[in-house]
Amino acid sequence: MNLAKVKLPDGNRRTAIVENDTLQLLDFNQLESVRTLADVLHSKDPAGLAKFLIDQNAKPVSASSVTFLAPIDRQEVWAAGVTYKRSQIARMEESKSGASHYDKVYSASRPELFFKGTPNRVSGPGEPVRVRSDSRWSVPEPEFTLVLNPQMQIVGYTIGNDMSARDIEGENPLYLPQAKVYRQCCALGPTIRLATEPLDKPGTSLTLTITRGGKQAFRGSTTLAQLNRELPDIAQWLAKENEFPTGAFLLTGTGIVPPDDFTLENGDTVAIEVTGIGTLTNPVVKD
Ligand code: DO4
Ligand code: MG
Repeated sequence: MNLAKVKLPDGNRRTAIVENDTLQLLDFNQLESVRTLADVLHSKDPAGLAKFLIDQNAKPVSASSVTFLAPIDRQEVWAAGVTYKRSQIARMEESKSGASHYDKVYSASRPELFFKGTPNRVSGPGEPVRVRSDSRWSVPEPEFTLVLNPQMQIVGYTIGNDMSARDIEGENPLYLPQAKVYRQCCALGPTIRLATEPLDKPGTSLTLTITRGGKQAFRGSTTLAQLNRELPDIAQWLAKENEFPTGAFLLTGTGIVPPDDFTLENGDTVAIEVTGIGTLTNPVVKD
């Protein structure tokens, strides 16, 4: 089952079950304890609760008539890095002084984990993602993203874009927070797929398409089978000695990196398609 937050043509914001191109709206007036999508996700049985909350007075709505919103409420957003060989190689090339750190973390038992943002820094589908004005070399990072409840159990999956300034990170790894965390540095959506069934890792593909002036400027693909770590293991490392009373999103690293001569430009469009979740599309802005 996939869940989403949407804005209806009349301006109302609702949570819905998404099935193919049809949405069934949920009615949160039925239970006092449920006010947000996160309340559903953090319940004992998100799929059962969502079915129970279907608004019997609302007709199914077509996906093309609504605006999908970022599926986040008050969760923190974190990210893992250097979890695919492609990212390890790209990082070692971009950082002359820091290359050995990326090499070591790729195979170390402790993963690289970093804070990516707060909900106000997250864009939903169709909203802009930003390239820093002080970056000459920036890329999108298409990442399979875990939705974690306050107990740090994986309750769902979505798509994340970990916008990254490669030149700032490459100059000195200590600049990582500036390369990664700024306004509109992350996009999430369009749906959350509940983690009710085992994941087919080779069958879960991620495809990044960057369009410039109506033409394809870059396209690359990978699958979850290329991820060098187990998803529950990454989540458990984040949970160690930490508390997430409002839950968390955890981006699990990029396996797709455009060639070194590619940088995003103002006006580009980034589309990330992931099997079973949908396509997260965002225009790029740079002041
Ligand atoms: O080490 C820096 C960040 C790595 C990252 O964001 C990734 O591999 O996706
Ligand atoms: Mg990343």
